[in-house]
Amino acid sequence: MRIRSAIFSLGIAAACTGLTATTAAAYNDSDLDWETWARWTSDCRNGEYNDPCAVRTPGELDGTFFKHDSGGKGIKLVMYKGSKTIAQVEFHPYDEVLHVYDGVNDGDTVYVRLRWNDDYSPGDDATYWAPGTSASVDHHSIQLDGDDDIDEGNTVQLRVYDDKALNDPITDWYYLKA
Ligand SMILES: [Ca+2]
Ligand SMILES: [Ca+2]
Ligand SMILES: [Ca+2]
Ligand SMILES: [Ca+2]
Repeated sequence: MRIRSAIFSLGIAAACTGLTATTAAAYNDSDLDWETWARWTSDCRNGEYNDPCAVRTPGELDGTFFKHDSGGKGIKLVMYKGSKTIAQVEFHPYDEVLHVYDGVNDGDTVYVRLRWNDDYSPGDDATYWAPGTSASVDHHSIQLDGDDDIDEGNTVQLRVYDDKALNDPITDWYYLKA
């Protein structure tokens, strides 16, 4: 459920030759709304009374509890189409975990692109999404620290797209901290 730029370019080549008979479904941007909750995880109290990092909202697909992590900045993003919650995205600085949810069986989904830097090397870039199964809510959690070497304190840029080819962004970039 992730692509790197090398694989991604193969995807473009396939599309240009017309091999992709099934055109990816697309949302109309004007139909979509979203809310975000960003939290500095230095402030998180791990579930103690009045923990500012326990984020609940009526339209959510899952409750969100950010754990304490010094210097981290996490985000919860819930995306709506009318009364339906079509997607939810969470970046958790503690252990560097990304969660992507698809909340509607509508033949469509969203793609979450992350960019980050390892020390002073060029920025890394990967895209993640939830599988589109018949389940009412699909969930993909990704251990970024293990898989992708996002180091403690690195800036992580997150943006949500409508398409796997990353031509149709829905949101702006969000700037987070691992
Ligand atoms: Ca961290
Ligand atoms: Ca969907
Ligand atoms: Ca589904
Ligand atoms: Ca889409």
